[in-house]
Amino acid sequence: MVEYTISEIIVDYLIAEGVEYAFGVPGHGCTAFTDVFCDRADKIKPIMVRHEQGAVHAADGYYRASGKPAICFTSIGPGATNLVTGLATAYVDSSAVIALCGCEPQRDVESGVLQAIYRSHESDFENIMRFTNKRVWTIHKPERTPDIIARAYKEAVTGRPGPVLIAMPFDIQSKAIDVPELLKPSKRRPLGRSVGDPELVKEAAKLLASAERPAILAGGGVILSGASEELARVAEILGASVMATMMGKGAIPEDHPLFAGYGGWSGTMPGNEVAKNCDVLFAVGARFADLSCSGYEKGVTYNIPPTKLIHLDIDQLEIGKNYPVEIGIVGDAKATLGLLIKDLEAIVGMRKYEDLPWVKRMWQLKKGWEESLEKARSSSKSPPTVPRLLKELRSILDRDAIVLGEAGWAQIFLFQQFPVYLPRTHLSSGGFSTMGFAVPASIGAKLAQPERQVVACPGDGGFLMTLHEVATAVQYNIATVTIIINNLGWVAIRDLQRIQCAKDRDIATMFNYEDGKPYDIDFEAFAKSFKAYGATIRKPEEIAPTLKDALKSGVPAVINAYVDTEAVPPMPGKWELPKPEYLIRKLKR
Ligand SMILES: Cc1ncc(C[n+]2csc(CCOP(=O)(O)OP(=O)(O)O)c2C)c(N)n1
Ligand SMILES: [Mg+2]
Repeated sequence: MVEYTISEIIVDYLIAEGVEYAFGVPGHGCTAFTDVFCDRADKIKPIMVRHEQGAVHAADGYYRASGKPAICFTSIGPGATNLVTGLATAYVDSSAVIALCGCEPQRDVESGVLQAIYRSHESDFENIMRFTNKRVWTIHKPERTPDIIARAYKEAVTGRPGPVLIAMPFDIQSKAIDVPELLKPSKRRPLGRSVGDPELVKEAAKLLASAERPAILAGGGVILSGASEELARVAEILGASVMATMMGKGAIPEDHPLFAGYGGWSGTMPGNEVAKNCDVLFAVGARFADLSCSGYEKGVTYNIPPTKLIHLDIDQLEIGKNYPVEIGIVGDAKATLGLLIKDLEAIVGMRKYEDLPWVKRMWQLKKGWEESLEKARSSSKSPPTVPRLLKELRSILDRDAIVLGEAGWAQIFLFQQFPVYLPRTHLSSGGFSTMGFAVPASIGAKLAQPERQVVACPGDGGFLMTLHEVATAVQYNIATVTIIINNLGWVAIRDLQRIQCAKDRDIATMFNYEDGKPYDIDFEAFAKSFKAYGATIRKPEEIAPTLKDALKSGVPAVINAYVDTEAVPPMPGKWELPKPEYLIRKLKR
């Protein structure tokens, strides 16, 4: 028997799982926990962020870039509640994060100690956090700790990944218990993959083989499962056009001949055309979110039925949720596609896809779409258009560079018009659409992939939500590049107000003084005051040299890139928000 404190048991278990980083903000509610890092400097590194939301996004970015979880830790109370938005972001996007926070001591439950919420329940904190995580635990009995940490890690990484949270009463954190030996992770959770029902897979192969216009939709599950090669192989056997969702971007190289584009409101024209006209659609690890389905309006993006849907997902919840399925298969994408490939090879062999009319038609559509983007991409306007900025960025970055997006027009432009070629190279707060994600997540991504270029592309509004994390990047010299796509306001929302209400009814969305003049922040000066590399782009010809210098600098860089305020990305699908009834009445009059 060896004596370990609760905190040691937790951290040592996570070290045994290969966890290398812990992002957080300490406080009086976790001193016994953070003390553990003092003796384990060679195994796990605590990274001080400047706000707990940044801690979750950093751990989330680390997981998205590597497939390995990291810790985020906080004190009790406001530090812990600051996790909510970050955890919700990770939950909706199925990203594994291990969150650990302090909470009120067991000896003083319900006494209203400093930073406790206690009036309507013994631990209201747990209730706050319950729905933003796969599971939440509070350690009430020290002896349960080895069991809880093993369960928590298993929950985070097994099946559909997601965040988990363990609240550690701060008197319990310091308690020691006798444990026979620290548990071996491999004895506490399943390894390997779950394969979909072979009979259903065979049926799916037959249906796909019979399709005249087969299409595949790659969701984030393909990337989580590491199933890119299998997905491309299925497409090549069949001559199927491949679409992706925002979370699935990178699942197939965008220069693959069978890649069609993206469906939905902010997708691409060829993506929507393929979605609408395919006779059999094979969705893999995708959840049919409203934006990617044009608000489910039939025939705008999808047309199910008559399109027959085969849906493969690791989570049965997603199957049949938004569209009826012809065949629904629960299973891991990589393992199940492996089985499907064998069946397809037996039935179809290998088609010469370049001769198929369906594929040729898709190539034509893509050509037209690319041509339609060219004007904005080659525009010499000052300040530059976002497509021009992204075109230059793409030509400068390596093929395996990681880019990060978050809510706003910049995210849409990045999704729609910035090609990526590898899984885990486009990280975006896709499902929860959280502003403030990109900068802290880029810190995690760079730690996960130190040899790669990592570029965050927040809007100016999003940047202002977590800009303090530039301090974290500078303090640890984590050389990310942040390009602020600066249009002096929350322009995506301004434009939605104009589209959904009326042209003259945008309100509280531009950063203007009371007299209407723009409130223009000098982000270059901000960056320099934070001791980062700072620069400004105002003209197209400044883009390439500035980006190259920033990447070469070898230190965290922040570029204030002014962009055309009026340019809206093309929207080939639909997303209608409800118009106020008094405006509808006015229009009728
Ligand atoms: C945390 C959070 N608050 C509010 C929103 C709603 N929202 C979506 S996009 C947006 C504006 C984004 O502004 P900016 O980052 O400057 O990007 P832009 O659209 O101007 O390119 C807002 C307020 C959100 N998605 N996330
Ligand atoms: Mg903006």
